[in-house]
Amino acid sequence: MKKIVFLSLAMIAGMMSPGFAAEITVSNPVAVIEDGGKEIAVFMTITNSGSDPDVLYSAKTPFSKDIVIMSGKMDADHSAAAGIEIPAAGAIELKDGGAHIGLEGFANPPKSGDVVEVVLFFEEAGKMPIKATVK
Ligand SMILES: [Cu+2]
Repeated sequence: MKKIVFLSLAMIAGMMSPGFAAEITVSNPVAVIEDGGKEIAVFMTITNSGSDPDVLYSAKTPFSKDIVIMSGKMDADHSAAAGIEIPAAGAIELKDGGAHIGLEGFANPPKSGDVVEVVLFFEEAGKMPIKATVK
């Protein structure tokens, strides 16, 4: 019995050891109301301190009906991106005029001070929950 417990712990330790070569951190998340309240754009800096690139490929939120990773600035033809690559030992800034996470379809009109919870999904680093306060 003791041996089985030991093996289980070893397996857990193995899963938690640095198997991921991408190490993602998200900083300065902020949410901005756009398009007269029809969209919230979430901006942030995503840093990869690992030795392999990673890809932000999806996002989920309970705050709105739809959430999309958008590749370009807010204009008529800004469109959904398949994903955003975060280079190894590099960083990507989602910022005004560039890529952002777009939320649409709100139960109530968003307002300043609302806290938007988003879960980001990375190919290597897995899922990462963040919170952004609406400016
Ligand atoms: Cu957008």
